Amino acid sequence: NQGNLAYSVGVTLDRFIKLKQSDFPFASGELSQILRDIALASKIVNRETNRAGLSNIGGAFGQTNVQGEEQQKLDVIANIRFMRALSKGGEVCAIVSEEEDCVIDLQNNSGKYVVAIDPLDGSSNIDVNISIGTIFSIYRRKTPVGSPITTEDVMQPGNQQVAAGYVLYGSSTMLVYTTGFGVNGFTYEASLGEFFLSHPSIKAPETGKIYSINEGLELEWEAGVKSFVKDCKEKKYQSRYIGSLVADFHRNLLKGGIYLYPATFNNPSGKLRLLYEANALAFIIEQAGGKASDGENRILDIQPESLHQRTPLLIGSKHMVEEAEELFRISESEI
Ligand code: P6P
Repeated sequence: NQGNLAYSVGVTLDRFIKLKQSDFPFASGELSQILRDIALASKIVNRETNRAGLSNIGGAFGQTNVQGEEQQKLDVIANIRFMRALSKGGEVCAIVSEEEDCVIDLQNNSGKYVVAIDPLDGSSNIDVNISIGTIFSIYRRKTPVGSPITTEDVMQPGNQQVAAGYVLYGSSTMLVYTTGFGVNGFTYEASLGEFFLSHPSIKAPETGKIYSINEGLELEWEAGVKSFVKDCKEKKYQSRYIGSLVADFHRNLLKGGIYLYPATFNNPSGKLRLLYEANALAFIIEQAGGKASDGENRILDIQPESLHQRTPLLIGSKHMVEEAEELFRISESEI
């Protein structure tokens, strides 16, 4: 089938997008254009990330973002690059970015799509050369093209995504995305400036032996989390926590495992953001046969109330997420 053909001839991302465009008779190339725009920006961010140490653009930029976190120069550069690429591509009318306090209205009266993006997640890892990532979601706008952007356009539940993906700037740079027809991974060949299909039809193992959680917060965990992590230790699972969401997610997607960033007493809604972190990864993991919840509810069904709202996140192999949810339920019932 097309997947095998693509794999056998070392197909580029561009060629794959064209091959798969028939999945979207109604999108007539607009969605493909957005994916190309994102891939282009990621190539530029990849180059700048790789040079960060050399051209001394690492380290703080002296400003803070809406999260109150010190903004790394690469954060700012990545945000500018993705905004510029999406704006020039002409298909997007509004952007929600981790780096922007409010919605960016591109004043594009023909743009049918909205993008939610974390341009460079895990940026505190840049200075110590740990993998970082870009996370993005693509929605169709709800209100008529050309009319003013409304919250109805930008605060859509994750189940409305038409595409989602991430770029992992790691030992190699990969782009992994879904348009609702499975998950495919592309590895960047910098000497050619191309992404090549390297992981066709990614499937998340139904279970695994890896759990990812920041154990430093153990004293703040609720009983259900404590009980699940204790269960993992009794089963001699491996603890793997990089502290960079995209890197932890990607390893668990390929090898099987679960990533948890639960609610804690200090952060009752967890730390991760719904619109531009959890939703995209939830779409991908479900397309790969896995699961994503806030411990109780399916991430993709959560109706956003604010742009930067946080959500607890359990994501990864289906059976592991279900085990965790079950232990959360039992602990809840024992209170
Ligand atoms: P903690 C990075 O800041 C991030 O948003 C994710 O990439 C990462 O998984 C998480 O926060 C790490 O948070 O509290 O464990 O340092």
